[in-house]
Amino acid sequence: MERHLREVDSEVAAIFDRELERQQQTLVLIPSENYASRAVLAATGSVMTNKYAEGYPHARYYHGCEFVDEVEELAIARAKTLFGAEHANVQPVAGTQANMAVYYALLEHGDTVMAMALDQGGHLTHGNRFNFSGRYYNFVSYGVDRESEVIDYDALEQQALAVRPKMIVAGASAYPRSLDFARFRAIADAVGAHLMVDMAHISGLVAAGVHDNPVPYADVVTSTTHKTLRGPRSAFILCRQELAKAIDKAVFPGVQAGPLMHVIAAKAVMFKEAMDPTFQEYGRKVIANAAVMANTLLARGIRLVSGGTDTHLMLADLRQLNLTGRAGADLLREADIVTNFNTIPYDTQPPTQGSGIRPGSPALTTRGMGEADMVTVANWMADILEHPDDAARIREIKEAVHALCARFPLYTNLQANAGCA
Ligand code: DSN
Repeated sequence: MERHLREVDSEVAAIFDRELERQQQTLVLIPSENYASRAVLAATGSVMTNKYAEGYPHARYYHGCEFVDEVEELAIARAKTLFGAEHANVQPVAGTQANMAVYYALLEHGDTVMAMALDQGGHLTHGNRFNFSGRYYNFVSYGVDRESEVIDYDALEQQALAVRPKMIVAGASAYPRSLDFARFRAIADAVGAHLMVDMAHISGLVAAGVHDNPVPYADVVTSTTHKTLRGPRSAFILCRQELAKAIDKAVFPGVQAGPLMHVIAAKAVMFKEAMDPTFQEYGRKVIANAAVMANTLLARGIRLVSGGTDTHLMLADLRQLNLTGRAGADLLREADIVTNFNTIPYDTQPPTQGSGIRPGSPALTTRGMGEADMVTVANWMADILEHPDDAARIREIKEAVHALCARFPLYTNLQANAGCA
């Protein structure tokens, strides 16, 4: 494959090489990014890409589906076992489609839904006005307490009693604390609402047993597959058996047509990898590494939203350093430390600037870095953010970043598009 790509399209092959080099030479702190295994890359670049398979296993609208049926059944069975779910749909192509399918299955146009506000840690599909969710449903946002910066479940309950939503969405993209699914369930029950958990960020932690599993509490759980779960870029839905038909119908033919069978195959591989005891070890290290990174930043005087983290990510407030989140992320990028800017709760900056950055530990942990490395990296970050005009120090750190990256090589001897050779 590798040879064929180079022969047919040397331009694309060269871009792949530069991207692999970029991944190798940079420290990825974006908490929603990770490195898929060679096995996942191989499945994603496989012959399964050639097959149309609208429908579900043994009920397709195309012939010749016997082997894609096998792989989809394997992915479904593994997803159910891994998370203890009654039903799994592994066809959503991405998190947005997974959430869209759940809304399509369980809501009517205009129904009221409660979800976390985007600028407090939620996601676009949780009712943002520029997203389909905010346009087709009546989303009412909840946020975090202004002082503690964590979810105030009593206030959430009072709000739910006043709003009477048909669905409550739990889950976030930028919330550093663990979620109390039992409390969410109790609140949903008190108002007769469905509980949907979007566990996209934490599904790898759940699979590793280092975060509570939402499956016993939620009616429906959605997730992406490429964040802490470390699979291909995609998604899946878990639900109770009684909702299985409605969810399946909503995914196909509701919001999707032909499923991506090569990505479903890669999800099967990912679920298998996540069942391995080494994945639990990875999950424990992700949490430990994030805690060390957070404590080091705090020790350097950088304020963290809610005072720290229970998960794989943290939100650093850069206002005291007189930096916007974007300016901070730009500075770190000069030293090949790749992170993303983010709003913090009650931010006065627009989302295009943000007052914070959102560092996390999953990608560095997958590379094999440990707690001592987290101390080093966090101190480099603090050095840069505290002295934005010290170009010499930024250059020095960039060299040190490259040396650290060289100690933890990615895909050794693997060209960017290999894994399918
Ligand atoms: N865009 C993702 C993230 O970075 O958190 C959420 O979908």
